[in-house]
Amino acid sequence: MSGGVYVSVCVWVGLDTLGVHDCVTSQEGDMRSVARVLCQTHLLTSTTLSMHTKCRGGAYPFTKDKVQRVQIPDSKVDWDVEFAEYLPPCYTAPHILAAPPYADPEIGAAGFKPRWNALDGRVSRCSHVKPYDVVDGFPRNVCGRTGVAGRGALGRWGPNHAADPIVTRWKVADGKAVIHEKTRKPILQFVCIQRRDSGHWAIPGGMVDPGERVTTTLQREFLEEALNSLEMTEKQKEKSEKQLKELFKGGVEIYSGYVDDPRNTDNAWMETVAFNFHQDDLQGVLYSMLLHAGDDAKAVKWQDISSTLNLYASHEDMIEKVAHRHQAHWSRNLAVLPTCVEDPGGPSSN
Ligand code: RP5
Repeated sequence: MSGGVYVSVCVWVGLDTLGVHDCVTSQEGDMRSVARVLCQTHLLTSTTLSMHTKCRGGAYPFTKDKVQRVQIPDSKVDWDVEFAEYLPPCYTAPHILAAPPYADPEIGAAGFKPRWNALDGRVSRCSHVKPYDVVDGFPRNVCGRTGVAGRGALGRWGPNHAADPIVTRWKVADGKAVIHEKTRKPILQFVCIQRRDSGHWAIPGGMVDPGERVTTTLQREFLEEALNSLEMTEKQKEKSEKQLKELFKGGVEIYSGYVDDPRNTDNAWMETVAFNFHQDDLQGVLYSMLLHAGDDAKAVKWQDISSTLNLYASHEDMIEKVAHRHQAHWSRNLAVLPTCVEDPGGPSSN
């Protein structure tokens, strides 16, 4: 694994069943209680935290204000460790203070009474990781200190929920799977976008809208960022949705939990649910579909998967899990193995 590890082992899978993700969306009273129970179950089985690194040190990213984060040694990231002189600057970006529809009001604003660690109307303020502390009215980052307070460039106080579709196929040449010369394993490719805000390459994920099912977010974000559906006619969009329908029915949850996102602060942080949508069949849509960057993506490509990737936030960790799931090539740090005969049936997924 590169960087921090936020392990998730899911006890329930099934895109259309109620799960912790539906804690984001379900509004019916009875659904809420089921979601809460599942949320608890999930917490028991899902997450091991290690230290965040990409949201520490330097200037707060992607804004003009250049607010400097307080430096925090690894030993003082944990809130339970005494750090008496810790006095982080409080920063919320002007575009968030301008109150776009997706952003919360300031803490203490008239009428803003968030229900922490719970489903708050249509907004989930429930963490995938663990119940978070609320100190003097402010939720505390579940992974510890970041060197800056406030919301930075994030809209919500506490967890900001995203969904990440990891769409994969095999690398193929002349109708055959390409095998890595050192590991002798087939090479997997995923749809990778270049983010407009930072220029980093990333999984084409996005925020879960209030009341939205994660399954919907996953497909919507893929269509918007990797196929530019926002600039399609209704007819073109319908066609793409139809082509991808089967693929998006068969997703497997890879990860749910904290994201080591450079935008995280002491009081606002990213969490995600990542699903893998994979196709083996060379006649399938993923082997012919044209990619076209749109929305928050300025470029899109099929990226070969290997341990040398340098992706946004903790996306490498999620991609590594996908590589292992398919027994695909990952690490380059191996001696050359003796040549072996390629299985004529090509690689298969689990
Ligand atoms: C990351 O930010 C998530 O993993 C997801 O990929 C992304 C969502 O934020 P936006 O792309 O909508 O800014 O933390």
